[in-house]
Amino acid sequence: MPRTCILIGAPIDAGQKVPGCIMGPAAFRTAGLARALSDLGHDVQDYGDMTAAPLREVTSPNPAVHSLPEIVAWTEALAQAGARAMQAGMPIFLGGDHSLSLGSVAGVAAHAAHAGRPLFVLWLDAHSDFHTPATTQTGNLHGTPVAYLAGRDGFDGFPPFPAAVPPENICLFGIRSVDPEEHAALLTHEVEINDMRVLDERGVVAPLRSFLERVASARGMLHVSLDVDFLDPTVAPAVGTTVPGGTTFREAHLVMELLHESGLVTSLDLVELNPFLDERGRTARLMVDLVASLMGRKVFDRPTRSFA
Ligand code: B3U
Ligand code: MN
Ligand code: MN
Repeated sequence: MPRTCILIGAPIDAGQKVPGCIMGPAAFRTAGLARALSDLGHDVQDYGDMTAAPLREVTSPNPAVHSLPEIVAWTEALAQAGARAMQAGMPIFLGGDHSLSLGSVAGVAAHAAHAGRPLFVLWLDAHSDFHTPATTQTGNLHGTPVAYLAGRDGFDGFPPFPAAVPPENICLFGIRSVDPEEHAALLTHEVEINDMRVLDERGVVAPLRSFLERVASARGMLHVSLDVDFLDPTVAPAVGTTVPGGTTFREAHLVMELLHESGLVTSLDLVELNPFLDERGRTARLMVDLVASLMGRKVFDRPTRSFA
């Protein structure tokens, strides 16, 4: 089914300390994202790159936290842009580091609440991103978006999250780096955790299908947040926080193909691409190819399983 894909560039890199993510939106465009989508029959509208809202003075009780006013300003702007884009089609947010999702998911959640539909979130990442600004040791706010969308406390200065996503509607997939504070908090929240231990044993198909079946039976909307470090660094080197032992090229495509077959995905983040660390554009191109699989590119077109 042809979709209206809305590209929203968010050159945000203050959520961590390695310079380069600011070039992410340009790299996705250079790698041919719009063309890949239009070749699949989708309508593509590129809204260009956003800027943050005006900076306000906000401070954190945690002295490690840096760039708080910038991230709050991006969150405000992205939440607005995201909610508006949801009315026009399927937003694809081009990061930028993962602090982008503080705003993108806030916008998507506001839209879902307005539409009276439950929101589910699939987090494809090496990290659980379940810190709050109060618990982060690095002070990097790209490690906090899952806590924000789950409605955890500790986000003083941020806009209140519009409609917290119930923890059981959140699925962390591919994680292999969890800090002690995140671990403790995850033990008291019913987030679905498919860490690499689970994926090694069960593969990607069964755990993903069971989550997608839950989304379908709840008639939910599904936001997918794809962090480059979900992939193994040998296939996707262009990321500031590489963690060995990630998903393979083929597993990642299979995840995308299953998502396509489900017909459930309503919004997407592409985050943490650092083109400065790439090797002749290979990570950017892989990310574009993964989006193509998510949006319907197939090796061979055979009848598909339905989740309706
Ligand atoms: N949990 C660590 C590391 C990290 C989180 N997200 C990324 N890295 N990309 C932190 O800084 O909070
Ligand atoms: Mn992340
Ligand atoms: Mn990560």
